[in-house]
Amino acid sequence: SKYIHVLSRAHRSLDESVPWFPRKLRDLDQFANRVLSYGSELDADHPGFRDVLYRKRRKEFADIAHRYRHNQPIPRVTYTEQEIATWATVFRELTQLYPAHACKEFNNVFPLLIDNCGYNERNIPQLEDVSQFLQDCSGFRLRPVAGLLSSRDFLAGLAFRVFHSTQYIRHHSVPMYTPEPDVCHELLGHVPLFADPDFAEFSQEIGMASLGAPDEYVTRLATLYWFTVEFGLCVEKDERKAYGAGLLSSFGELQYCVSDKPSIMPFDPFRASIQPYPITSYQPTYFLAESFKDAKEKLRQYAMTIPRPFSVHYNPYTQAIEVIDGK
Ligand code: NLE
Ligand code: FE2
Repeated sequence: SKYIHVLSRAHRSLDESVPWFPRKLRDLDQFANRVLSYGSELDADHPGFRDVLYRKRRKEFADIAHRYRHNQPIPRVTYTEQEIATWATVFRELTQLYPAHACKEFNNVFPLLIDNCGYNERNIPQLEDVSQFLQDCSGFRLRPVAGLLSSRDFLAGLAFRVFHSTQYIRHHSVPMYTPEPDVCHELLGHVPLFADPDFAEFSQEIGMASLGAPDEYVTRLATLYWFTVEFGLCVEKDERKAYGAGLLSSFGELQYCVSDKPSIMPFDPFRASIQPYPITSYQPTYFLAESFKDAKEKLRQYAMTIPRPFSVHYNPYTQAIEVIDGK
């Protein structure tokens, strides 16, 4: 059934049930069967919609992810020349912008990815190698995903320090910006920061706050995720730097976000969690954090306002969420 009782028998109220959530790392296997869209099913306005080869390729990637189970190595992929050429364009353009516009945590990790994970213009790194590297740095790991997950499922992965990652690449006609995640977005945008301990903790806390939370709060946490992990800016010596993955993987938006065009607000989770946003164009508004530590503190205060009759704790030894009655 959709609901499980996580409260002890002693708990007073009978009708207090909460939405299902994974309790063990291997419970994430259950997400594989409920992606909202699958591989080759592209919308009519997708740049790859009319490209039969591209759709066939997307189906291959979706099948890999669909078959994937916990603890298996992520299957290696041989990318085509055309795919590598797309990666090369994105990689070349972005690496020129990072020194000036990416946050320092990002720039600290990037050389390690070049040395350890095969990041370079001529090679699309393998998810398995990157996942092993992240596990060494912060305990984060990657899991291939066949399509879009619900916000609830996607955020639940973060509670276990699991990041659901695509493995296909954007269509070769749109290297500068794509609305949907692809391997450029995951590897160049997300991965470097998941290696940073403070950022990893921040991400896990968003995930833990979402477990068993009411639907409207999951929506707000997904919005918070959007304005931080995806499109967050932070201050460094009075300068605006990008730490959001959607900025760090789009050479169009990375230049735009540090220009005077967008409007900038100080990061406040109560405000950011209700801010509407477009998903297929550059963001009109960004939130500026003082640091990951500060953002984490503010997020904790926000999380405490989420109505939930229990709290959760992640036990890394058993890779399980422990549910504690009461706040
Ligand atoms: N717009 C980003 C890019 O072009 O890499 C992807 C954002 C995914 C949420
Ligand atoms: Fe993303």
